[in-house]
Amino acid sequence: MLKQSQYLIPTLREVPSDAEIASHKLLLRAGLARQLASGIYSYLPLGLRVIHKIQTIVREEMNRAGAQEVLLPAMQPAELWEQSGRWEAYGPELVRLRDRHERRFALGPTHEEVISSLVRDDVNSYKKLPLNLYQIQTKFRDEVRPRFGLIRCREFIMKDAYSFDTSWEGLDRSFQAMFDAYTRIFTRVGLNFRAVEADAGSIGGTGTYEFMALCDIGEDTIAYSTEGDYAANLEKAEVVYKPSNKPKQDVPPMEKIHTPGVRTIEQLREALGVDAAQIVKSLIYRVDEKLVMVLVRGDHELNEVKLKNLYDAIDVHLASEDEIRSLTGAPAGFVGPFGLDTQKVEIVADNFVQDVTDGVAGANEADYHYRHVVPGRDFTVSRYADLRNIMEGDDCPRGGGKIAFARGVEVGHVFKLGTKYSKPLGVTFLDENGRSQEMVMGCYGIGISRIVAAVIEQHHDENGIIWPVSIAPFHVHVIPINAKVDEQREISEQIARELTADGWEVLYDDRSERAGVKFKDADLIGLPLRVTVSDKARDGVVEVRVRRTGETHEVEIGKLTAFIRELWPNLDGASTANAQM
Ligand code: 9G3
Repeated sequence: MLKQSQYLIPTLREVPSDAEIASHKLLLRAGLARQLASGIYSYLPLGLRVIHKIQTIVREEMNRAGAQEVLLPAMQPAELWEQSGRWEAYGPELVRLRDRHERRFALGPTHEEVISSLVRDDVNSYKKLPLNLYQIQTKFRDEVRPRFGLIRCREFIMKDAYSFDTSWEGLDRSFQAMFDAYTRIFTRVGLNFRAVEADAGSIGGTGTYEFMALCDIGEDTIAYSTEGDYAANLEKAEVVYKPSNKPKQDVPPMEKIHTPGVRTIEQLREALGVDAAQIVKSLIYRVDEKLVMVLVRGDHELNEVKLKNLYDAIDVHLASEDEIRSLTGAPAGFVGPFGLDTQKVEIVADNFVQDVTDGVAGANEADYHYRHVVPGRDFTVSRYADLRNIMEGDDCPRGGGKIAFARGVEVGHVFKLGTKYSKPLGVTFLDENGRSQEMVMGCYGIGISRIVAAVIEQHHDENGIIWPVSIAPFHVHVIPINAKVDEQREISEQIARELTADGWEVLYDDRSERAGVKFKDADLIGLPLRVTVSDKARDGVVEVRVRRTGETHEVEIGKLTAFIRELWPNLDGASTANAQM
């Protein structure tokens, strides 16, 4: 049992104002961690006990899935990143340094290159595959805006695993094993989570899933079906398009109108008395080197990831004012798909633009728009595609139900890499016919330190943290009301020793603080159970209190251990079950 008077748990009544969200405030107030610099944290004893318990669960499930633990360096030679072509691809987020010989290194934000070079040099027969190697290690990513405590740091603990197979079918099996292990891990740590389809991003490949812990402060939006089990992050969610069966009304010829200073959708609606759905928004983008005009309906949002994937591009960003003016002769807000040189710009449109009737669009002249615009009659596009963000109320792309939104924090990410790294880094094996083949890879990440924050977000009340029993820093808080009363102190120590002997992890609050202070700290630290020793101990009775529900029980001291064993299995309550969103 640990005596709180000797244990470093610097609880706080108040926190720095930059701690905006509950989990950030509680992380600091409960004495779990301290910020050293922006996005860089020290884990104090209580916080580290939680980290260790999460790591133990992750190790158990990774080992059960047949993965082998390694530990890779944080310092990575630049040459490896040049071979994979990523040294230039990343900007200031990649922490770069020079060693004493002026050789260039990166502090590892991830380890595809490192693990690939390790396997390349030491594995070359199909007999050694499949292979899954993982590590739990500090990652470095120089985020432009670290925030929300452990949710977005510049130095954080990640479990990253990499699978190597002889074929795509093999990868599918490795991927499924990891997917199932992740489901068990996030369930065991007490998170309410969903696996959502995600965009493969720059890392490429298909079949990418993010494991999202549901919480309102989450930066990611999840689109899920109110009926089926479809869930995708906003970047990825496909929008199903069915041509509208509305009869084409006959529309008068397109007419240019003077719209001085009217540039936003809102202003256009006011000025022309049209619905946003009648407006054709024309956005001009640089897609790698190309200029592209993208058309979306006024009541929809362009999804830049879908645009990037349409062109399989590396970089996509809005064109500058100058580029817009030189291409169309007009400033942004007055541009449209009319009379443009299709050698200079390609015009693409979201599927729903083809339903616009009696539309409004920029006239490529300052302070002028066209009305009575009809797609196909008054302008043509090189192609229609799914380019908009899905919206709440849209039909679910996979069968029944409507789409609803939830917010989440990404705590896991699983990718099918294929040969994205094995090709440039030459990670090959000799197959049964002695032919050299590239290994087929997958990679799998879990944000260990981020889980701590996500769990606190999902499990707290106004008095403090409510730890799931599986990762609570201790199990039972033993608190004498008045440490000055010998009898209360002796009975508390006896109970602490007995519970410890019975296998519980006990935090004994032996401080000579007032009872109120000790109870406030106990609620803040949030251990699942609290045993209070008062003058009732004289009659052989102590109070057991369940942190999650607040329920209290008067228990005979002789029956305490048995009582706690009885209570234990359902201390987590329903809240950690994977409740419907
Ligand atoms: C970088 C920097 C930041 C990065 C990356 C590279 C994210 C980068 C994606 C991954 C993919 C998977 C293995 C574990 C699971 C995630 N941010 N990613 O590659 F240089 Cl500065 O990390 N890696």
